[in-house]
Amino acid sequence: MSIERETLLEMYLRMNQARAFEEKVKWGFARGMIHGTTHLSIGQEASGVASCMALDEGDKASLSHRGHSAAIGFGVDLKKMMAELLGRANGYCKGKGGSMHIADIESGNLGANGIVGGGFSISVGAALTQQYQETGNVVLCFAGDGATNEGNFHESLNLASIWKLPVIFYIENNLYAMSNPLEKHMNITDIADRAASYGMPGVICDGNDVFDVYQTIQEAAKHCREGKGPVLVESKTYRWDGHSKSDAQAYRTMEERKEWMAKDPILRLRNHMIEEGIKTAEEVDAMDAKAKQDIEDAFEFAWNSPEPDVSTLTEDVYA
Ligand SMILES: Cc1ncc(C[n+]2csc(CCOP(=O)(O)OP(=O)(O)O)c2C)c(N)n1
Repeated sequence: MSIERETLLEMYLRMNQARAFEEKVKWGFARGMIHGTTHLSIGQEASGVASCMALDEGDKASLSHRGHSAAIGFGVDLKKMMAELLGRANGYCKGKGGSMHIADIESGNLGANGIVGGGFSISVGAALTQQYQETGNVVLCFAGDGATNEGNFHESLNLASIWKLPVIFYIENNLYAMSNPLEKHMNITDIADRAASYGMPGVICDGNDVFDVYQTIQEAAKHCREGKGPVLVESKTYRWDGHSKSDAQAYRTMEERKEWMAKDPILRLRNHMIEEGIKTAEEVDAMDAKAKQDIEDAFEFAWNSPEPDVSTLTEDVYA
């Protein structure tokens, strides 16, 4: 599989922006500049960025609680996203949602979601709209391995399958649901096997390899666009950090973490670009520096942005 040069370069930039974004978020949390909680996807950048970049104009995506890389892959405005995390009025949800509510319906970003598995039924509804309106667009539905044990997962796959809806159920299997390793919460190794129960294709991709992720999603989208119904894609990947910002990670070993860090998706793409002569090492360094600067600019913009006015406290929120 080859990816068009410009797309590949943009992908590399966005993966670096995603990494720098989350490093900055960690930094901001440690200093009490960011409140609430956050779930970092450091190590999962290829899975989030390349999958979204494989979509076409007009396609939709619903993101999970660990959605920063996917949002950046989908092409969010970095400043508005950082402003949302810092609780500022010019953030995506006017500063009232934070990390788990980066949504921009007009662009097709149906939103990150703090409800584990909540995106399944939202995606099925959005896919039904695409089918009914004959838009030719597909919906990419992000969720984690743990989320596939929820009733909503099974009902959504069943309905999407019998109605042949254009939805890709994209499961980022990072081996853990909070502190719970996969082998303790399901008796199968491959989540893709679950697709058979609903009569849809179940495909596995290497979530740390942009080429495999990109190709798998493009093929799944083609299947959907041909009216053949949904596809379940399992992306095998790993998060380097804890589940959320407070996690001692007593449930896994340093060896395991190191093993996965050696499969760094950004480093893999960097090495590929240099080996293939797409860019020189110096040029790639300059791209890395640009990504970091983009995030510094986003943070500065957010930090200097106003907080929502107290009079708007009950606007745009539901209870
Ligand atoms: C309905 C619901 N149940 C429980 C939680 C608490 N919770 C937040 S993240 C999480 C684990 C999710 O694991 P997984 O789906 O594998 O995604 P990952 O965090 O590994 O990306 C849980 C149980 C929640 N937010 N929503």
